[in-house]
Amino acid sequence: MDLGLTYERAAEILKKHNQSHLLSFWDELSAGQQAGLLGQIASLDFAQLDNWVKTYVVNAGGPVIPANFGPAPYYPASPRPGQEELYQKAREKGVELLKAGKVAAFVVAGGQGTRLGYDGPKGNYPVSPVKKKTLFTLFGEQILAASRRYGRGLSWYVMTSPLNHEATVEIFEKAGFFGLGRENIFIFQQGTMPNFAFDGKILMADKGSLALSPDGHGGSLKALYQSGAVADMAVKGIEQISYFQVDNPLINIFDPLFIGFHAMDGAGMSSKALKKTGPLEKVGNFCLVDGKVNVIEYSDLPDEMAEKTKADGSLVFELGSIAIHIISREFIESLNKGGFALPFHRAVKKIPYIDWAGKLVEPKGPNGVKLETFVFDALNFASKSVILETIREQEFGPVKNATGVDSAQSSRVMQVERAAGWLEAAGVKVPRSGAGVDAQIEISPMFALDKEEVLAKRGMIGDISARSEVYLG
Ligand code: UD2
Repeated sequence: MDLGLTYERAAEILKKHNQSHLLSFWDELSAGQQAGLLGQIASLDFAQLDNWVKTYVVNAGGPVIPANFGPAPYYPASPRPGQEELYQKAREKGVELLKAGKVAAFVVAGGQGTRLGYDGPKGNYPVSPVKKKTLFTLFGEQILAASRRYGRGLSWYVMTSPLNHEATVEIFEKAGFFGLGRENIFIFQQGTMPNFAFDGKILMADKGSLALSPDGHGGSLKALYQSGAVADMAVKGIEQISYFQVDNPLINIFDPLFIGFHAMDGAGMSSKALKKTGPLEKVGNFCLVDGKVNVIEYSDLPDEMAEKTKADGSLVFELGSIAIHIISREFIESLNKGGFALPFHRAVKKIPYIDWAGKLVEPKGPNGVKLETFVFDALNFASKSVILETIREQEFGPVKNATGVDSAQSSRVMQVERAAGWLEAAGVKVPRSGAGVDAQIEISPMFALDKEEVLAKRGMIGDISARSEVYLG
């Protein structure tokens, strides 16, 4: 809170920026509420505010798709003939960095999770098929198992938002920081942006506070720096950050191959990609614009381009972004020192607010604008950027919706399928019926991080009978 901002000064600044209404209920507020409101006003970026209103709120500005672009080059999931040695080298480089403690995990968990309809931090949602472990528990176990594998306490950075920060900290405390050691966990909050009415006025959530929402996952690149997380990494000798979203229990947090390619190519920010299920799948598209990797959101890529095919029938824009990145600490430092700003994306939403009479309004239709930045827009600032293809069944089974596609149910099926595949590769017979695996199988990251580890522990695995529940922990 800026203790220097007085009512008079705030009134003066707000008048200049056409936001005087924010003080309409001043006289009705307690001293504490008044201080809170002044603090929120002080945290607004008045140097940018009028420009944001003009560009993104009153007008529907935002990132425009470039005039010329093509598909981005990538490393396929398995080496092409002749690339075996290169892949081997990359893997070794990744292992070397992990053993040296130079890689940290970073989950973005500041989102609202509205689609899931779960009241609480999404990371606390139970997702595993047998033990019903939460997303945070699965990530924690994976980081602990990797710490043991590489002989170092690997660090975990967690980004929350004002919507869920306290609840998230409480979950980590109750879980004993998942056995990782308090010193290896760094939880910090992302920034917020005010919500606007279509005329550019900032909406108020109640008489003493503005309607604010998290500034998007792109805000993580600023928050990592401003929270001191990047400085903490520098002290710990961490050079690379493995970025992932809170909703994906299949994430392979420390993939030596991915880390190795990124580091060997001296990239600032790299990405994993999937072959899309179809031209219009709702994921960003990897493109090359003026020699730079960019992601163009599915909603911005014209259908006729999305549907374009190559001679062999495959899609020209075949690679989808699944929000898995390796980001160099140095890249984040240089972005922040250069006063960087990512473009805003404008979302028209239903935003509850109080009207001129101080009455709470729950709008029936969209009544305002929220502004967010997207992390993948930073790719454009990286002088080098690597894309590595990954396999959906191995690494992408997000929990986004209450039912149907990308739901807890579909993710559980994928978790069981992946576990079954790892077991079968080790020669274990898995019961299957027409509908898929005919058992509930869960392999804890503490038992095995990959199929090679399952094979190494083959002797510890018994038979799996149909319709049974099997937990390897
Ligand atoms: C994102 C990508 C999409 C694809 C997909 C893969 C965008 C616009 N689209 O879609 O291309 O890669 O993920 O799963 O990104 N978050 C924050 N703070 C915020 C907003 C979000 O931490 O202010 C976190 C959130 O907690 C979650 C992640 O970012 O972990 C993704 O957010 P989302 O659910 O809004 O992204 P989605 O599914 O629309």
